[in-house]
Amino acid sequence: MKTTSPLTLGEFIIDKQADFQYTSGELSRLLSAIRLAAKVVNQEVNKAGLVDIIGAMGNQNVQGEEQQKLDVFANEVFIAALNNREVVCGIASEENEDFISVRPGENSQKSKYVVLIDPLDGSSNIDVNVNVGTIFSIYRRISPDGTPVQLEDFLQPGNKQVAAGYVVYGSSTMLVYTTGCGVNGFTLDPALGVFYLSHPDIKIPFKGKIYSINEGNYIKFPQGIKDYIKYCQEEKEDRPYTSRYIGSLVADFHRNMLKGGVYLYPSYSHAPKGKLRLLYECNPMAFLAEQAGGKASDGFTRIMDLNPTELHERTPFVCGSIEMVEKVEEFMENARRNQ
Ligand code: AHM
Ligand code: MG
Repeated sequence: MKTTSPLTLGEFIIDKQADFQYTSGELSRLLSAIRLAAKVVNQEVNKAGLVDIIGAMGNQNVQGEEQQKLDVFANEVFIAALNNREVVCGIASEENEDFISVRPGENSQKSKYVVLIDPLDGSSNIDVNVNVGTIFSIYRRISPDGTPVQLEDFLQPGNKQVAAGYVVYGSSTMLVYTTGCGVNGFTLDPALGVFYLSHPDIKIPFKGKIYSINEGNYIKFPQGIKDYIKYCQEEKEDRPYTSRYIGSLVADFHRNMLKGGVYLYPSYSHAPKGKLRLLYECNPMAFLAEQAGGKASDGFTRIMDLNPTELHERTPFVCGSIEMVEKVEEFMENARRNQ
């Protein structure tokens, strides 16, 4: 029988504060704001299936307005949580064309952090009751404290991230994050509204048997990716591998991290940089993957070494178990040589 009660996310953040290089408590407050927003979004995501029923009962909002789209709602919740608590000096979101500059209140400390966020990734999956997620990435600003944030504060390579994480809203809701000292996962107890440490020090298996890619795009993929898919399907040694693709990055990544596997969103003929966004989708996942002992690449180069030039830029993305990511890179390199 267990005698100790599990650690909550709030306790864990405070415990870990001392390990962190800059111990002003600011990063802890920032992570707490994200934790709070995640709970609010979780509440709403889990009601999504009831929207029509509640609407039919006449319970829509007083102005009779149409139900707000959940990705817009999630965006507003995260921005409000970060803004109102004055824990960041700037926010960039998938939902907003430009970054937001947060002005500190008169008596509050000037924050040195910027957050980049995809508030509700995979939101097209909500209507069919499939997992969605929030992804976030945190940097220290590089422009001087106390001045308005600049684009350059957001356009930093992933290797400069101080923290990153995701929330997966699903059969159970989890928050998984890293501050560069490993990866820890917390599961929400919906009755109490508390995240408990459920997955301490997560490690991605060195090698896995799952590959995750939208194979519907097969004929448009680069030759190296086509060759890798054929390799996965070959009957040899421990292959064929299993194909699993939810179409929700957070959920596909989460499963592969726990079980071992590789997630691929490559370039294709009419999208030379693929689909996923470098700054708030790929970099945070790459940081988590590396911290869990895995790897993330664009097929040739480490994701976290790419130098961004635009807020919403895209990159091909291969991420997961080291052995599998390196195999993809090998196929990409061979195809390039044989071109
Ligand atoms: P979104 O930010 O518009 O939700 O798109 C990102 C999502 C990822 O979660 C997912 O892995 C990918 O798009 C799926 O794309 P596709 O349907 O092309 O396979
Ligand atoms: Mg997205």
